[in-house]
Amino acid sequence: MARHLITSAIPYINGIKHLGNLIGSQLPADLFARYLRARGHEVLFLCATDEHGTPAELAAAKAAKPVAEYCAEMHAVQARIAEGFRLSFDHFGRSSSPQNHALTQHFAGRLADAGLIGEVSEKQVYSITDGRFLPDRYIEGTCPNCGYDKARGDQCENCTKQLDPTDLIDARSAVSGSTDLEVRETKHLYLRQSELKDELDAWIDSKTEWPILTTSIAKKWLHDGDGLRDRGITRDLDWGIPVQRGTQPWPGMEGKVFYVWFDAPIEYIACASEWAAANGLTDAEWQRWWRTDKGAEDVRYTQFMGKDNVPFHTLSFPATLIGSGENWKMVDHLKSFNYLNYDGGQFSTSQGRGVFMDQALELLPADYWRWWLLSHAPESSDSEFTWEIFQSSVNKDLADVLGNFVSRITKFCRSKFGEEVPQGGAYGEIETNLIDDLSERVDRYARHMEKMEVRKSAQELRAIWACGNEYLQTVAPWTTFKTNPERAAMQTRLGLNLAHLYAVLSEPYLPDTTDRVLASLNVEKTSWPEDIAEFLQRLSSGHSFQTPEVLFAKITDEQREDWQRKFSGTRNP
Ligand code: B3M
Ligand code: ZN
Repeated sequence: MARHLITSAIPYINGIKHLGNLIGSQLPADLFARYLRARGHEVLFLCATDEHGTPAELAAAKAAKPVAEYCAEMHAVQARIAEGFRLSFDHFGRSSSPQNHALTQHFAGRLADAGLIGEVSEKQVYSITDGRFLPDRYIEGTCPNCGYDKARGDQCENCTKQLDPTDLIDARSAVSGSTDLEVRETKHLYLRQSELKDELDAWIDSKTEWPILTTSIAKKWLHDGDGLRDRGITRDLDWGIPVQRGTQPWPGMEGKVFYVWFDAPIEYIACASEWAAANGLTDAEWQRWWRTDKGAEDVRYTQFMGKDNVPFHTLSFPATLIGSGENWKMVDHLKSFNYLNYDGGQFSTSQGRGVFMDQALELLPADYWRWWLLSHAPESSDSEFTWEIFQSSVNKDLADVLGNFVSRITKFCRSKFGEEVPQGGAYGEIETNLIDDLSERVDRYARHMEKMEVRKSAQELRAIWACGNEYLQTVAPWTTFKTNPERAAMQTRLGLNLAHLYAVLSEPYLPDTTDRVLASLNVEKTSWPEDIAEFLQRLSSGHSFQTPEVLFAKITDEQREDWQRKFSGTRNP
């Protein structure tokens, strides 16, 4: 048994996430966490909301709420939706927590002590009316390229041209609309990550198991991108973690906060500390997950994220950890995802395009979504959600294969033997062959899971379910019953045991369905089936059960058309 630390990229606080965000990190991380727990490993699975930076300030302003209040509310909303999807975080933290404040300031202090922080003077737009510096996206004006009058200081949304705030015609503050702007000097802290280039290079080289996608992105940024350019880690904003050198003030940095991408990954660590605090545990308890000098040397740490987050996790955050000179646990395996597209375009939070997590749960139970998203995870390339594909895979895989099998076998048993497992004779040759086949398949399923091959393991699981239907089709207990009830009883007993096996194996994908099937079969949650032949003897003669209600209702054409219409436009956030 090993100890597994698992983190999912932490979602921004500025609104409810869409299904593309969900499959890009949180859901596959949950699959992996559930699988490892089922195998008896000790798991700490952490996620949090990413609460700082301009997007949080803008969203709060739009909601006409103080930003702290907005973040607290949105955290509660996201936590409730995560529960709805059965994301089994051990803790769902907040990057604005006191723990993250202290740790972020701690890291900055250590980096400064190591000579890895420099001060740089920059010119930035200052709004006299607002009494503050304006980040690029807080400045609006007319695009010099296309004439669009709501272009932002970093980019024109209309023609996508990258801009500098000074390019804008008639520039104004997005906060107040004021045009009383000037360019002023401001001082910022820079992380000298270029000094750590060789160490980072060697560290990345040691990660021989990383997928090529991850390593190549990291190496590209390290060598020919500007990813390892020294990076500003402070901002002139109100909302964020105040710049301090450890617990000491930082002369010249008064009123400034750390940059959101500096403190967000540190929340992975702070979240463990929040978890300990929330559960009445000591500091030693969370440090044994994060400090290699305090028990974490045998921890295996896996991170999940979308591909756009890879550079921050392979370079900037490791630079923070290495640069501190302390013994922090570094990531072992990094699983990254491509994008899920929506019906011929992109999911978009800002445009409200696609299906959002809260809406999805209003349409169907979590397991429908979990299954579809995971079995179509954008692993080797981008993948696409369409209502047709969704309807057809849910109906085929869940209703026709798994649901139908459980329903057929329990109903047949009830009609011929009552709601009790019948005995019959010993399993025969067909059954032994099936057991051999299943043993190989379950091994393969487990191997895919260990390697976080999300789609391949879903395919194998589906094939395992399908074996049950094929078996019933082949041996046809309803026919056997007429001439040999004893034999039909044996076949039925095996079928009921298969339903039990499927419930246990499916848990990482379909946790609610597992609970329902286990409850119908009157069995407690059991450990992973190591020996399939033995496992398929567990429900023995006389064991009572209740025939479950329909596990998965089919999605009708009317429903599909209705949803298609409903989600064809954009949502007003
Ligand atoms: N919040 C971006 C995202 O949700 C960012 C991830 C932070 S991970 C430390 O994709
Ligand atoms: Zn433009």
